[in-house]
Amino acid sequence: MAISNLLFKSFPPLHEPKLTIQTNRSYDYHSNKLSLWCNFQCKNRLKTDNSTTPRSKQPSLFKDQDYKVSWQEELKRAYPFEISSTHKREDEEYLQELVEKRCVENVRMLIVDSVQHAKAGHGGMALGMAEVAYFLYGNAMRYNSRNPKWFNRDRFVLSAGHGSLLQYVCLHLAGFQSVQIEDLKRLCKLGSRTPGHPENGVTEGIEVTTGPLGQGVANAVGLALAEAHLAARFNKPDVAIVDHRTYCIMGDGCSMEGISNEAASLAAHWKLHKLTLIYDDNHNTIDGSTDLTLSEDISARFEALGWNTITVDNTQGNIQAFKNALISAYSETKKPTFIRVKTRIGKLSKKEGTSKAHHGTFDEDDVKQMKQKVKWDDREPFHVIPMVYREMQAQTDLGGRLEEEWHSKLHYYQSKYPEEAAEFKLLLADGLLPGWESSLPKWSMSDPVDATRGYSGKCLNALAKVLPGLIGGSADLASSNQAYLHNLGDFKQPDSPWGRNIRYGVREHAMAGISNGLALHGGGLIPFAATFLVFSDYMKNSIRLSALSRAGVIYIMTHDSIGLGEDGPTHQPVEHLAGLRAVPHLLLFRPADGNETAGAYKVAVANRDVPSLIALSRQKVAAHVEGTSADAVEKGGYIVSDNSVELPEIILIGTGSELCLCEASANVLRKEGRRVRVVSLVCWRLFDRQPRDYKELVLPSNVSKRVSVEAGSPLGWKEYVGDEGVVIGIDDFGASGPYSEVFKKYGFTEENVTKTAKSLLSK
Ligand SMILES: Cc1ncc(C[n+]2csc(CCOP(=O)(O)OP(=O)(O)O)c2C)c(N)n1
Ligand SMILES: [Mg+2]
Repeated sequence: MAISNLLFKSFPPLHEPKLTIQTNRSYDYHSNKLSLWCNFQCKNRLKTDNSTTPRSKQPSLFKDQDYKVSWQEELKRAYPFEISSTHKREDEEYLQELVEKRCVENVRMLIVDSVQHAKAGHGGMALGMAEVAYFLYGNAMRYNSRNPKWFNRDRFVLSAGHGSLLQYVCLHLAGFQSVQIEDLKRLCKLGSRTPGHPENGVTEGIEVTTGPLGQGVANAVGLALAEAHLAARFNKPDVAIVDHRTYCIMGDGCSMEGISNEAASLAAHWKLHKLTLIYDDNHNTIDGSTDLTLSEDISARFEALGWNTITVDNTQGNIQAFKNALISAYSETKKPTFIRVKTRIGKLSKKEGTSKAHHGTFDEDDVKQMKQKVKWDDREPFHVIPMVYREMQAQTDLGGRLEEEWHSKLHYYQSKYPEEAAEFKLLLADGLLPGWESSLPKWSMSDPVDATRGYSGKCLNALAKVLPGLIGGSADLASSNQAYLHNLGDFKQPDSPWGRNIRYGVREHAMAGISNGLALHGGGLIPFAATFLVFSDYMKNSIRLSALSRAGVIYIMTHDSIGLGEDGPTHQPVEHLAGLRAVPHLLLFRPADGNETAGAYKVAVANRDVPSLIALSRQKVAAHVEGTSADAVEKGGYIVSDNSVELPEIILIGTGSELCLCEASANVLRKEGRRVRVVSLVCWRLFDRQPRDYKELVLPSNVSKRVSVEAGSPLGWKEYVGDEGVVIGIDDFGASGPYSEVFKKYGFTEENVTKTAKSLLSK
């Protein structure tokens, strides 16, 4: 079916996913690769299905005799006692255990060398969690370092982002081109591919940007949600094309942050059983032992939230317990899994087990002793035992084969389910069906008035019909925000995981963090997240991260000023527009009517690597203010009306619900013979980016009499009205009362705008 035929088609679930999940697992000691695989099974499985291919049935690397001998020599040097007898030297299972141990020591040495070289970085957590990260990259996770963006890869999030070095070392050993030894040497240096905290825009292999603690947990929930949703929409009883797991490492700090609890609560509620959260319980944060600040049982908390919880007492002596925990996670079919691993921060160092190990370099003596402890003392910094690369890259080879398998599945899928395949491919491209913009509604002056939140609801629903990736929800204000996709169901497991409305409950912060995960999953989802503008404060760090990590989330923020009326100052945003406009890259729109709202959506949807925030009114405004234009919104600012032949005497600049006050005032002034221009400054950032000539055309520098009208903080407006201009804004918290009275109290009336303009004109 041609893609164009999909236009205006609604996208109900393409099939009723009645799947049972079977988990198969085994541990192949010969290759020492965990053989784990989950596959979808259905009563009517077809013979063509190859989704059950085990994740590893790898030939043992020891079959290569030279390889084995090289390891035996290395192990003799490192553990002469353990490997003294011929019998032990030949026991491949035993050898493999020692190989793993040695690989982890190599990881630790690279961490120490990098911190020492950079004179910066966070070595503590990285040293403590070396076994876990090595095992995840070396055995458990499915990825292809030669194609880091392979769609069906497992996703990994380091919520404890300060431990970035641990991830960089693993990426390097696993063969990701983005992290070479030279990059490790440039840790935290300006312009390096190894910045202080992981950034998805900088280093391939990093899925999301983390650092503000707790955010990564919400991102991981978003990634797992994306997988569960897409799997339900596209997988068929005979073939699964969306089938990956999501792993996340968090620390004590993440566990303390509220966002992780909000997100964890949702993960359990949504039954995201392919999500595994690994808690680095090292009992320390920066200021000292967690005894200072923490007395709850974190595992019990996660259990109460509905997680499968497992405690691993000692990963450092024996990784087997961690492997068993992963096996338990894979066999869980309803709950996400929380694995608490007890580790020692700063393992090997004199500072081990104390908060002093959190960050910073080690003194020379400490480095010497660490190297002696692991028989590394005569090796050059940044040494990698060649066989360590081979061990790690066996996982990438496996990933490469899995990717090939996935492509053949996709091929089969395409031939059997062409319609769904077209939709899936569209999503993987970017989710934008050619001509999608034309679905946006248009309004005329005779259309009934509504709040801009109402126009927004209509835009959103029109877009949902042509954008298969549009998905999202509100933090318990769906009807108030008018952010609900009608007839497209609620995401719910197991009933309706294909549903495209997400019920976040009253969890704004997690909503935004989860939306970042949805946006960065790579599955073509276009997430929207809605609440009252005043609560953007609760989400602020996630919004900032949307911008930093290029997550094209659309924030729908209604009740955008004191114009919301009765709820009063606690609910009336004042400083929010100014604060959010200051977030780099974020596109903040404050549309004045239906058409500008449609224009804002057009830009927001088209820009998939930039977040947008659409501020919308609760109070009614005209459906079409004469002179506004959906298309002009992409310029950020434009002339709405002007009665002057050449230059106006005065310019009235408005946004959102106050644009009509400017228009009304302009009409009064024009009747009195004044030459007045009205400008809509619907998106400052886009206007600022216009060529100088265009800006000069809209706001000519020799028209110095200017009035801005916006029911928000005056901060920033001087740039547009100039020294002689007047800003009508609000520098207080607002007041409870009917909207028209509140507006009047603060001077947002046509009369006050006219009075202000006249006084300026008389100067
Ligand atoms: C939201 C947030 N607050 C504060 C910080 C600063 N910070 C970075 S690491 C850290 C301590 C975290 O402790 P933990 O997660 O236990 O990490 P560990 O010290 O064990 O490596 C703090 C407070 C931050 N990155 N994010
Ligand atoms: Mg800690």
